[in-house]
Parts: sequence; C-alpha cells; structure tokens
Amino acid sequence: MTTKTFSQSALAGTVLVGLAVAALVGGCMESFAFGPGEKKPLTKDKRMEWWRDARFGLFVHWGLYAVPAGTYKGKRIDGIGEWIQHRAQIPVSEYEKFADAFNPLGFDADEWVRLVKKAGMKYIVITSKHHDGFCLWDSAVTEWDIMDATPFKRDILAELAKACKKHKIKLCFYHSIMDWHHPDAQAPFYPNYNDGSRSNPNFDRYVETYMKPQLAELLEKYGPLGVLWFDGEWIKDWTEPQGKALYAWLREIQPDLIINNRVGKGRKGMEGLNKSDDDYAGDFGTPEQQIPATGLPGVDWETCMTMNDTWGFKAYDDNWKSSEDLIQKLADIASKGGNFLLNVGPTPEGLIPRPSVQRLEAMGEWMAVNSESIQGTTASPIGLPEWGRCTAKDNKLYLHVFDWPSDGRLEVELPGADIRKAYVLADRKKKPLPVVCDDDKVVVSLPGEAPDAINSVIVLAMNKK
Ligand code: JFZ
Repeated sequence: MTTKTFSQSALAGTVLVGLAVAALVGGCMESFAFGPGEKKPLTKDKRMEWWRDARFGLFVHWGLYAVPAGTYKGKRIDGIGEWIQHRAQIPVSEYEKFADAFNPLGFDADEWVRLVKKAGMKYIVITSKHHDGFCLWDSAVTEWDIMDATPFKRDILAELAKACKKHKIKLCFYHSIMDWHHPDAQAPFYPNYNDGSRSNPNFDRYVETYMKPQLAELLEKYGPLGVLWFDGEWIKDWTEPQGKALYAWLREIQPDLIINNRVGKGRKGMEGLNKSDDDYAGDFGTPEQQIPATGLPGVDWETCMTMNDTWGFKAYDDNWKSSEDLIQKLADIASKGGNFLLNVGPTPEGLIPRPSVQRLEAMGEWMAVNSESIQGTTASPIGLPEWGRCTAKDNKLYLHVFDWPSDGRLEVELPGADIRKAYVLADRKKKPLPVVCDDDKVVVSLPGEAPDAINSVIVLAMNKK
C-alpha cells in the first residue's frame, strides 16, 4: 500500500482532553423526510443503541486471496495478504484462476457463528467484496462471484445470514468501493491497481449499474443488516458528495442501517472531530490497528485490528498477539467508549486458523465471567488508572485490574464517592470487599491473589443519587 493518502500522524496527533462520557455521544436528532402514515425515523441514539452496547465484534476478511495465502509464483509477497493482486502485480486474467481453486468445503457458517457467540461478540463484519472485486454471494449483476466463478457454488453470505439469524448475531458487510476487477473501476490501472492519481471516465457507470445494484442486493436479500462497512474510498473517482448521496440512498432502503465513515472522505479515523454530523458521511470512526490514547469524545468509534499482521489469510504469518494482550485491549477500548472489531482470515478450506480460534476461545472464557463489565458499558469516568482500566454502567463502576497490587490496596480516585458495595465480578456470591473512603479516593482491600491473571474485574456499586 504505497499510494494511500490517509494521514496516520493526524490521527496520532489529535490531543484530546478528558474522556468520552456517554452524554457526549449522540443527542442528535435526524430529519429524514417521511410522509403521512410512514414510521417516524429513529433518532441516531436509538439507531446506534445495539452497536454501542455490543462493544465486541468479529471482522472476517475472506476471499480468493486466501488461495495464494501470501505466496505468488514461489515468492513470498510482502504486506497484507488481501493486497496480493496489487503487491505482486497479478493481471486480472491470472488472478481469476484463483477462483477455480476456491472450494472451501470445510466452511460451516453455524460453527463460525457459534464461535462468535462463545467469544462474547455480538456482530460479524464479513467482506462481501474486497478490493479484488470478488463477491462472496450470488450476485445477479456479475459472474465474478462464488456461484459462477468457483467450484464451490454455495452462497456464503446466505449461509451466514441464516446462521446469524438463528443465533441472534448481527450480520454486517465490509464492501470495497475500489474494485480492481471491474473495467469501469480500477481494473485498467494494472499493474498499479491502487493508483490514486488515476481516474476512470466510466466510473459513474460502475457506481450506478454495478455497485449500487449490488448494495441493494445485499440489503434486500441478506438484510436487514447491522452495518455496511465501506472501504477503498480513497480512489480519485470517489468524492465526499458521492459518499453522502450513497449514505442517504442506503438509509432509504434500510432506515436503521449503520454505516461507517469510510463511505465518504470527510472524516477518517480520528480526524475531523470538530465537524458536526451534518458535515460528513457516516456514523462512526474507524481507527485501524490502533487504539486512540484517550478515546474520541463525542464520536462513535470502532478499532479494527488483526490478531497477526494480515487481514486476509497468509499461511506463514505467525506473529500472533497473545490472548492476554487481546483481552486487555478489549477492556482498554471499552474504557475509552469504543468498539473492538477483531479480525480473522479464514483459510481456502473455509476454516478459521487454529491460533485465531484459540484466542477467541480464551477471550470467550474471560467474557463468560466478565461480559457484564464490557457490554452496555460507557467510557471510564476516572480516566486511565495505573492499575488497569475502568468502565461504567448504571450505578456501577467496573474496575479492570491488570496489575494486582501486591499490598492488596486498590486505590481509586473518586472524590465524594458514595459506595454501597465492592465485590469481585467473578465471585457468584458477591462477597463484599472492605472499602475505605476518604475525601478524594476510595481504597478497596483485595484478596491476596488475583482471581484472573490477565484482568480481574472489581465492581464498585454506588448508592443511587
Ligand atoms: C483497508 C484495506 O485496504 C485493507 O485491505 C483492510 O481491508 C483494512 C481493514 O482496510 O486498509 C486501510 C484503510 C484505511 C486506513 C488504513 C488502511 N486508514 O484510514 O488508516
């Protein structure tokens, strides 16, 4: 990825004072036109409610790039796996041959969704179409899809939609605006498919007769969807007004749909915090491979992250983050008021790689005991304490203790706190822990040993004001 223009430094340089508090988010009414007898549109708060409560979802990058799995003509290709067509400069006609080899007989939608549930996640965002243009569903407007181009001939998105419905998991699609396969989009730019300086005179035809009909298919055949997660918006032919128009058009089809910021170009990641909702397209920011230092007050956001160094499967990438790290990252993100979209890159056989499954299971074990301290919570009202992180819900604070104090004294800076009770969340009996309050802090006496070596959650229940 050489020619992309988004600025990481602008993201890192955003200095934010204080933490996002629930009250800062939302409050903005929407005014979509509605006629007599039509249902009143949801407020943004109502529309975002399930997503804000969820806090944790699975990102799935799956497509033909899983076949080469990072190697082309015997050479290991640097960079993220799903970019191999661009990175190895593979002509479209050559890349198409991977479709003949895509036959993921091990794919079991129900098993994937059960794993998602077990991990404590509430939604799945899967690549309906990545930059290579290949479609994981039975699209009426192209043969560059799973039904027409592969021996597999099973509609992957339909199978996932069914399993998600059964297990009450929200189904969401990642959809690339950039398309390296379509002649009216970036295909003619070979060998630099991502050439941000070039324009295709027929791009409007691609948008009107291909991309939009495909999005309508996705919403009508596989919906209602949770989120449409756009990407590849940096191409020269895509503009902010087009992003806004697409946003409005999609919400006409499904009024409660949530759409990420990459539908337009107005506000990426953490930039543009001073812009109001009317100034940019999209409902939430998408910091990538990073967690904003102090959250993004006033903005909904979701950190997307890989478990190793690639989104799409690479057979030899074994630079895995530890389960411990991922469990703490989840608490870190929740404590800053964000969501965690954690990625897996399934194999060409249709399997989620074993190391990813192990990590999701470890997170699930932690969530089975502690999900109350993640789901439905809002950002920490006490900043970033030395010993770990903090989340809040109703009249409770959840203290996520990463570093168990050796002297058994957990200090919490909480001026004027009116504590009813403190207990270990993992303790079914909720045995009260001794608490001493002075003017500006609360000291909880902890048991000698941490109940969880990675993140032990202590609940501070306050008296209702
Ligand atoms: C994009 C894709 O190119 C990539 O293949 C993957 O799907 C990822 C989730 O998204 O890459 C991006 C997009 C945006 C930024 C960085 C990489 N960004 O805003 O910093």
